[in-house]
Amino acid sequence: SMTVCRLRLKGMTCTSCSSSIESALKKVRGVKRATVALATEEAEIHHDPKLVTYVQLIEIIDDIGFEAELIS
Ligand code: 9UX
Repeated sequence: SMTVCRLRLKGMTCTSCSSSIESALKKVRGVKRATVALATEEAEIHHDPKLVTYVQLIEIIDDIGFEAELIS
């Protein structure tokens, strides 16, 4: 099964920031779709929660230098 999580992202200042987060997320096993919007500071991630949890997604983003928190 798939679920969708929306995250608030802090620390992005240019489109390379949003692109690098988006490509990092897309490489994660269990992530089906990931979009990152610089203007709204939001990510929308379709993922299988049995393979990767939103907490792990937040940790992955943290590891590449950005702060993330769950919106919904
Ligand atoms: Mo743009 Mo983001 O020069 O870490 S890549 S600020």
